[in-house]
Parts: sequence; structure tokens; C-alpha cells
Amino acid sequence: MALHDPDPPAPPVGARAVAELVTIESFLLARQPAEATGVLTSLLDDIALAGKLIANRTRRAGLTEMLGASGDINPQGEEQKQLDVYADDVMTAMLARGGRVCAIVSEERPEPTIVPDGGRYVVVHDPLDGSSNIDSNVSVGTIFGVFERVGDASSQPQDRDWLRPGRDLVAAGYVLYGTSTMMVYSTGDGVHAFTLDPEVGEFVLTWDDMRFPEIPAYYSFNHASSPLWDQGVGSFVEWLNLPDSPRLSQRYIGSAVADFHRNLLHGGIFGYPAETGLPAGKLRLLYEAAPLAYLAEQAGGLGSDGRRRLLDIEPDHVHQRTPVFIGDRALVTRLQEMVEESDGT
Ligand code: AFP
Repeated sequence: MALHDPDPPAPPVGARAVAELVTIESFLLARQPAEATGVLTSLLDDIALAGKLIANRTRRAGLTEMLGASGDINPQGEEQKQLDVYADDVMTAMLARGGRVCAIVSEERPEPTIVPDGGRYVVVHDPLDGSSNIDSNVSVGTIFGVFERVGDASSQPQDRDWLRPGRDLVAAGYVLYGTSTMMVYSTGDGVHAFTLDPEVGEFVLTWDDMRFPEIPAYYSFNHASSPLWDQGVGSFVEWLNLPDSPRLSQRYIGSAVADFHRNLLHGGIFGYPAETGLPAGKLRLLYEAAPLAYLAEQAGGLGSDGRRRLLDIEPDHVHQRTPVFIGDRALVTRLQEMVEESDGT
């Protein structure tokens, strides 16, 4: 079920939906390679269950006094929302219980969490991306990436197991808490989306083998920051508004996961450039930019920091930031060309 036009096909409903009902568990099992042990499948199952728990709490946040700040500050110096802490606790508990994960890197914790007697996978995640939007009831999401550890199972996990370029990811995805709850992931075999059916409590297949549409529709940059951008990025966004450009419409939610999701469905580019005073941009490489770039490439798109392929950047530390441009391959390539041109002047 390829996606080539800006309006994705409506998912099956009624009797056809039941007949065609494909849950994430059955889909994962059906698509796992013959030689697979099922451990990665079970790990993605754990993340799906964590997503259901977080979805339930975010949906009821206004009713259960779960809105607002927790009173703590995260490693980036940002105010932690109560739901940031809840989502981080749920992800950590779910990932640490199955004996499948040896270390967990979270946006909300200064250091990686080592899981005693853990397994062969390392999970990096942003438990609730866009959390500054929660109180305004705007879409937020959990972004995750999975690496296979480098060291053998008997050794203590260490930097070499999580300071990895995105090209080493074996899986990545997000759970989006919006008008509906969706889980979108890839294990290197295409990008697939599932919608949580609250009545059944199951993530049900909505789209498989998603591809960026050939004709993009949107660009997503925080225009208010444009005076702080490099000249190359400024020229690119100006070009987007010229008569001979692809004539994209502008949409910006302020939750990277939600902006990425819209642009994956309808075509487009999301960008968070470097700014004067913010030379590395705002987004974190390991658990925000790299997982989204992995999905973008699996869907025929591209991720860049303006000069390099995002998936080739080796992080020096777990909370490293990077400029981010992700989405339609032709648009990201055009941006890189214009940055290169301005570098040359
Ligand atoms: P929060 O998680 O603090 O809301 O930040 C969200 C985010 O990291 C990313 O999801 C957005 O694209 C970006 O920050 C929004 O930042 P601006 O408000 O500066 O545009």
C-alpha cells in the first residue's frame, strides 16, 4: 500500500477492517526475518505498550492534574513537565523489565541508565517530545531509536554502545499522541503506521511501506527565528516563497514529531536550524534527529544538518545538539546546496 499522493488512502472500516485487522504484534511477527530471535519484535511490543500507557495518561492529563511543571529541571536546563517525568518512568520501567535492553538513554536523565543483566539492545528516547505544548492540548510524541550493543553481553555497557551514528540504528520510530494515537516505526524494512483503537486497545495497521509523496506540500520552520539563521538557510526559505519554487504552504506545530509526521504523509521538509547564540541548534542528535532521519531515509527522504547526512554524525555525548533538516529528499538536497553556496561566498 504505497503512498504517492498527498492524500493518504482511507484505512479500511467496518467488516473489512475486522477482516483485514492487522495488529502491530502480528505485523511484526509476519515481517521479522527468518533468522530473527524475536527479541527486537518483543522490544517493539514493549514500546507499543508504553505508548498505550502514556497515551492514556496524556489524554486524561487535564482531568488528573497531570498538566503543568513537575518542579524539576532536565539535563538540558529545561523545565520538566509532570508528563515528561511520567513518560520517562514508563519507558524506563517497560524497557528495563524484559531482559532485552542493557542501557537506556533518555532526554530526561543526565546519564544512561544501565540495566543489570540486560540484553543486547540499547534504546535512546525522548519520552515526550514537544512537551511545552501539552498544556495547550497540541500533539506530542515519544521518539525512540534502537542500537545493537557493540560490546559482548558479559561486559558493562559503555559509551561505545550508545555514542553511535544513526546509520547503526536497527530500529526507530515514534508514538504520536494527537487526534488519535499512532505508532510509526521501521526496522530497516520500510516505514509502517498503526492507529490505537481505544475500544480494542490494539495498535491496528493503517499504512505500510510509507513513502514521502513525490509532490511536497509543506515546510515547517519557526519563522520567528529567521533573523538568527545562517544566510544559506535564510536563502532557502526565501526561495521556497518565490513563484518558481515548489510553492509549499507553511505549517509549524513546535513538536518535531508532529511536524515530521504531517510532512511524511503530505510531503515536505521540517527544519530547526542553528541560530546566532545556538550554533548547534536545539534538537538532540541521538534521540530526536537520528531516529527521525532514519525513518525519513526509509521513506525515500533524507536528514541533514545542512552540510552532512545526519545518520553519519558520530555523537561525542548523549545530549549533543545538531541543526536538523528532515523530509523530502529533493528539498533537503536543495537546502544543502544553498548552504554550501553561501559557505563559498
Ligand atoms: P519541548 O519538548 O521542550 O516542547 O521542545 C520541543 C522541541 O524540541 C521540538 O519538538 C520542536 O521542534 C522544537 O523544540 C520547538 O522549538 P521552538 O519553540 O524554539 O520552535
